[in-house]
Amino acid sequence: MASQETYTGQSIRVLEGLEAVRQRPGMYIGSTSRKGLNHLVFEIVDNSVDEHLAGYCDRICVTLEKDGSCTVSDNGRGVPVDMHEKGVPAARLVYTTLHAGGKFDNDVYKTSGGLHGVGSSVVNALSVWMDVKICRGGYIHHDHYVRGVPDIALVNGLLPTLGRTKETGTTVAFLPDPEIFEVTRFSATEVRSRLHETAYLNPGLTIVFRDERKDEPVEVTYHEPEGLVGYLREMNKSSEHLTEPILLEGREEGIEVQVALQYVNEFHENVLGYCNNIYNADGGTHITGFKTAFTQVMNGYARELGVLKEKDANFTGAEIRNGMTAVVSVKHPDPRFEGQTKTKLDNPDASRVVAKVVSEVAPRFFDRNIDTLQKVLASAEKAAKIRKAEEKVRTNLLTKQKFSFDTNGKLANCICKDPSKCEIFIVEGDSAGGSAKTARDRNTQAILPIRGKILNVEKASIDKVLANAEIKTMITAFGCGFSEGYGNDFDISKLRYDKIIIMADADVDGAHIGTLLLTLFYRYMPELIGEGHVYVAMPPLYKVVPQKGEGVYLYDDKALERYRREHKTQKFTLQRYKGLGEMDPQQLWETTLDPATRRLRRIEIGDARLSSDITEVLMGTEVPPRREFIYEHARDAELDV
Ligand code: 0RA
Repeated sequence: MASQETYTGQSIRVLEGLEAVRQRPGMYIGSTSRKGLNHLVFEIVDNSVDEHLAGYCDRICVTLEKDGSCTVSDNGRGVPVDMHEKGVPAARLVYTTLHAGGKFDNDVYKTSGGLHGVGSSVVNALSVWMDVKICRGGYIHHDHYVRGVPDIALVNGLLPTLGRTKETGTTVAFLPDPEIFEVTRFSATEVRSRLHETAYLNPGLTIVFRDERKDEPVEVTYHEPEGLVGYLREMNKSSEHLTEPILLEGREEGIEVQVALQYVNEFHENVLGYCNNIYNADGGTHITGFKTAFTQVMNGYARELGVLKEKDANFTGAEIRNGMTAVVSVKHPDPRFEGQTKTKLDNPDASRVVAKVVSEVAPRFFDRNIDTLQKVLASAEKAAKIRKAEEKVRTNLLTKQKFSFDTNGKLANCICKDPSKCEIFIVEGDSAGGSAKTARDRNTQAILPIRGKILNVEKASIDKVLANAEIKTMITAFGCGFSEGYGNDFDISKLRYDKIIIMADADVDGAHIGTLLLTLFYRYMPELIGEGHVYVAMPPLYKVVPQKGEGVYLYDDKALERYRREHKTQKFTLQRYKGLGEMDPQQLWETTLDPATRRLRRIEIGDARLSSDITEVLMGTEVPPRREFIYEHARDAELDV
C-alpha cells in the first residue's frame, strides 16, 4: 500500500514527472527499440562510474538476470539516505525526480550532460519495478518502486533497513516495462562491448559482467590497467602496426586530456572522441583541437627534417593522419553538446586545452623517438603522393559519369527511373548474371554482374580502388559518388536505387565476395548502409519436392532437418543448389528476385568501436518475404517493407 506522503506536493510532482517520461520515452532515452532498452543499463552504470570518477568506487557488477531484470551494484559510498525536503529521503528523490542533481551532485566530472545521464529516475519510470539497496552508515537501506512510484512505507520519514553491514555501496535492480519497450531482452553483446569500453577509459575500475539468462551462466571481468593504450591495441589487433601506441597526457584549466595514437599500415584514419567517458560519435571541439595541433607539430618536423622542401606545401591534416588510429579523451567539469543528438562536444575551451597539451607533449615524445617520427612522416608522404594520383582518377571518373550509365560495362538497367521503386542486384559471375537478366522484372530491377573476386579495399590505396573496373562500374551505376579521407563527393540524394542487393552463392566464396563488397560500401559509401539501402540476398540451399503437393525451398540445414522431422512418412526428392548459376531463370526469380517470396538480409552498422573486424561491425536483420510480412503485420498499417 502507498503510504501517506503519496499525497503530498512532492509526490504529485513526482507523478507528473514520471507521466511525462512514460508518455514520451524517446525524448529521454532516444528510442524504445533494443537500443533504448540497453540504454537503461548504461544509464544506471554511468552513475556508478561517476562515483568511480569521484574517487570512491573501484568495482561495478552488472548482471542480466534470468527474470529479464538487470542488477547493477557498486562499492562506492552509497547514495545518501538522510531526510530531505518534506520528509523524503535523499535517495528516494534521486530515483523519483527528473534531473535530481544540484544538491546531490557527485563531484567534478559527471557523465551527465550528454544524451546519457538523464538519470536513474527515467529508468525507474520505464521499469515494471525497481529495487534499491544502499549500504551506508552501517545499515542496508531499502527502497522499491512500481513503474516509478514508491511502494514501500517510510519509517519516521526514512527508508526501512534490511539489517546491518560494514560495507558501503549501491545496488539497483530493475525490470524494463514491456508496455514501453518493443523488445525487453537486453543485448549481451552491446552491454559487454560498452562495459569493456568503459573499462578501457577508466583503468582503475574493474567491471564484472554476468549473464544468468542462459543455462550456462557467463561471467567476464573487464579490467584494463593499460587504459587507452590497451584500447588502441585491441582496436588494431588485426592490423599491421607501423608504430607502438603513443600516449599524450596533460591537464589545464581543470580539464584532463588523454590522447592515445598509433599508426597502422592502412589507408584510413580512425579518430574517436570521448568526453567524461561518453563517446562523441560526431567528434567536436576536443577532436578539432587535437587535429589542428598535431598537424602543426608534424608539419614543423617535416620542414625541420627536410621531408618538406621550402617550395612544398604543408601536408594536409588528412595526410598526416593517414593510417592513424587515435582516441582523444577529455574529462570536463561542464560539458556542453551541440545539436539534437548531443553527440558532438561544443566547449571551446576543450579545443584550446587539447591543442595546448598536444603541442607541448607531442614534441617531447617525438624528439626522443625519431624512428617513430620518421614512420609517421613517411605515412604522410605516401598519402600525399596517392592524393595527387587520385585527383587524376577522380577527374576521369567525374567526366565519365556524365555519359549515360547504360552504356557503362554490363549493367542491365531497369526501365523505371523512380529511385524509390528501383533495385539493383550485384551478381557474382557471368552465368548467374545472365539468368538474373532473363528472370528479373525489368521494369524495376537492374542487374550488374561482376566477375570473380573484387579488390580488398582495406589493403589497397585509394588510387587502386578507384582504378578497379568493377568498383568504377558500381560507383557510376549507383550515381552518388564516393567519400574518403581527402574529400567527400558522396551525395545520397542522387542514389538511383532504393535497394542495393548483393547476390552471391551461399558458400565460403560467396561470403567472401559479400564481405569485400560490404567493406567497399562501408569505407567509401557508408551512408548507403547507414540509411538502410544495402541488402544481401539469401538464396535457398535446397528444394524439396514431395510426391504429392508443391515444392518448397529451404534456406539452411536446420530447415532441412525440421522438414525431415515433420514429413517423416512422406517421400520427396531433394535438390541441393550448389550455386546461383545452377538455377534456371524461373527458380532464380522465385527464390531470390521476387519480392513476394525472396529473403533478404538488411545490413546495419553495429558498434564499430570495439570491433577490429569489419564483418563484426556489419550486422544484418532478416527481411522476410513480402507476402508473409504483410500477413504477419496485417493490422499494423504503418509498417512498410
Ligand atoms: C551523491 C553523494 C554521495 C554519493 C553519491 C551521490 C552516489 C551516487 C551513486 C549512484 C550510484 N552509485 C552511487 N554512489 C554514490 C556521497 C556523499 C557522501 O558520502 O558524502
